[in-house]
Amino acid sequence: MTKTRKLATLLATVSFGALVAGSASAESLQDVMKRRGLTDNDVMAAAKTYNPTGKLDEFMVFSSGGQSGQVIVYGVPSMRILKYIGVFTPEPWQGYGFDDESKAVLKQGSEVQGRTILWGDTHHPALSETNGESDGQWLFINDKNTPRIAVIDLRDFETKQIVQNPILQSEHGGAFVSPNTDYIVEPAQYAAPLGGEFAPLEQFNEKYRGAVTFWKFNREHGRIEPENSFSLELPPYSQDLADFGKGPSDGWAFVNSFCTERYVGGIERGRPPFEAGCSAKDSDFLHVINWKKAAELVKAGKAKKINGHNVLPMDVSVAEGILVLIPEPKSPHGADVTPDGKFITVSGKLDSHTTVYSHEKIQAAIAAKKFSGKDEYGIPIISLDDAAHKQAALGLGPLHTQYDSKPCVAYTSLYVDSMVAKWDYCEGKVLDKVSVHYNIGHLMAMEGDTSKPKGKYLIALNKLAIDRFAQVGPLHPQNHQLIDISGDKMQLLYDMPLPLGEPHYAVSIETGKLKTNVRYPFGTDSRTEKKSPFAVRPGQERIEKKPGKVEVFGTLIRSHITPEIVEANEGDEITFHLTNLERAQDETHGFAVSKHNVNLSVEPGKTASATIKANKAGVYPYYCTEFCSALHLEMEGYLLVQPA
Ligand code: CUK
Ligand code: CUA
Repeated sequence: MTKTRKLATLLATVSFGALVAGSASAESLQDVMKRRGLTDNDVMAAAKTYNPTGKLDEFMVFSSGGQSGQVIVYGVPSMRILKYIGVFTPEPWQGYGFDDESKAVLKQGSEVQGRTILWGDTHHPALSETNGESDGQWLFINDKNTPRIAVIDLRDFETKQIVQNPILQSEHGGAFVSPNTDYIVEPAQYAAPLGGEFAPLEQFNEKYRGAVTFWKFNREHGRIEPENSFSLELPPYSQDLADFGKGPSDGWAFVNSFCTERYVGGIERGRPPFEAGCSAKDSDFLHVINWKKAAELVKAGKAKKINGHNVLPMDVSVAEGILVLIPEPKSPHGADVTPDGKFITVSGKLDSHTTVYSHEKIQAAIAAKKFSGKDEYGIPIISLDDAAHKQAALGLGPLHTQYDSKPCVAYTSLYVDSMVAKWDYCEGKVLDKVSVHYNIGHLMAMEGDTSKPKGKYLIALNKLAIDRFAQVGPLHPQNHQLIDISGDKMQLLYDMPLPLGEPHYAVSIETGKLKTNVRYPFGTDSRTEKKSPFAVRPGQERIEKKPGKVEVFGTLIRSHITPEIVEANEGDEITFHLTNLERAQDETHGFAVSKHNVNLSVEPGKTASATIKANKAGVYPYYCTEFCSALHLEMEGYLLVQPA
């Protein structure tokens, strides 16, 4: 035992003795540091992240929940998890997928070709913006596996709408929003015939297609309007991440792609000669799209309909000059527009160079029709030289880029190196690097994808945790690492395990921008945000019976469920409509019926419904599932189902 450790052990024993004796701990900060083996740097990191009770976080993060199909919400700098939001997957605590109102939302997305899909592969959340700045009103998130976009209202953090993509079989690079959130982008991933028809692989070049969908968002109603949305047909490359231009590049969108070799099942469908594989060529293509003009062309009737959805054919896009390609580093991943909208940063997983494209140069080439050629689908190509501002060697496996509040400062994740590079994208030079643990995918700076990044903190979203946390079996949590970026040198502050799925990307916002409700107006159906037709005031509770049907109009308030007895006959369908009459903050009541698949979360003011089939005679207690008062356990009643 070293001298220090002996001392620490002695000190720990002494203070434990003091605690047992009933006095306050006599340990000094130095003592605790010694006992826990903490350095000055560690204590500084702790002081920068620790929130004493009652202190709130400066930023809120919305992270993809990966395969859980949910969203994870946490605070920065404390990294405390605040909420899971059920999106593509039922989430019983919130009653999501268990009450009739949320079942209707989930059903919009889960009923697919007669199958019920109860999970999602969420990748990219996006916060709504006004003039390129996060406004804290809505959150959008995509599902890569079953192409869908969900709309979450940030007044109550509930999922309100899910739209299924009518033409794609697979997607990845959404959701990202235009600077005023009039459109949400969703690019395809793996090429397939648009609209879901079958075509053999021999017809890959002719029938298989990529695409990018622009979903029209109605800000007034807070809903996507599928009928006013449209897509551009694209070549059968694997489209990947996208971003909207802003400022000078507003009106344009940038979508990268990989596997332009069109390698499928051992055969390249592109023009030979290639070596085998998706990375045989030295470059893939950045798609540059004039989406504002595309929207006008759709209005002018230039789109064709696939499954009732507007699709601009490639020949129209080419003829109208709204689609060009630019070579980009091999196997690219992130496409990230700078806060001033002048540049687009693209990194390739298999190229150590990160390329900074100049919007001005791209526009000059388009205006002068200065093209180096066309791809096999007739789309004009601008040479890299005519489009690139800088190329920078940042390290191995560069993926995604985020921006600082300081001009020209960017952060790029280095997957292979397990590092973050801080660099100057105006000059193309590295400023600092920090190791992360391990294999970072996305990274996220505070509002770092908007036109007004806030700096201060960066989060590394690491794919592997390996030895960072106590072992919980072969499936490890992922590791979100908080990094202080306020100084010249980055400082690693905190490791947070994320145990719900693979959180590919996250977005953040100043907490003060959120305008959340503490209660609903009396009798609100939270999913439609309208007054529920089933809401009742105290004293008006009733049970309505029709043949085969029992409808309960009830209320919840400490410490009663009214009515306390519901009688039905075997075979009846029973619907409970329950309104929480509480006005107090945080007085949520739950509602569960024994041996039935029901759990409601009824927050103050909300009306929620549960429909069950009384298929077996018996006595079924129902009760509140939130410990709401000293008489919580007494908040119960009986469903009596008489034999038929
Ligand atoms: S992500 Cu979806 S594969 Cu780099 Cu945007 Cu993880
Ligand atoms: Cu209401 Cu427990």
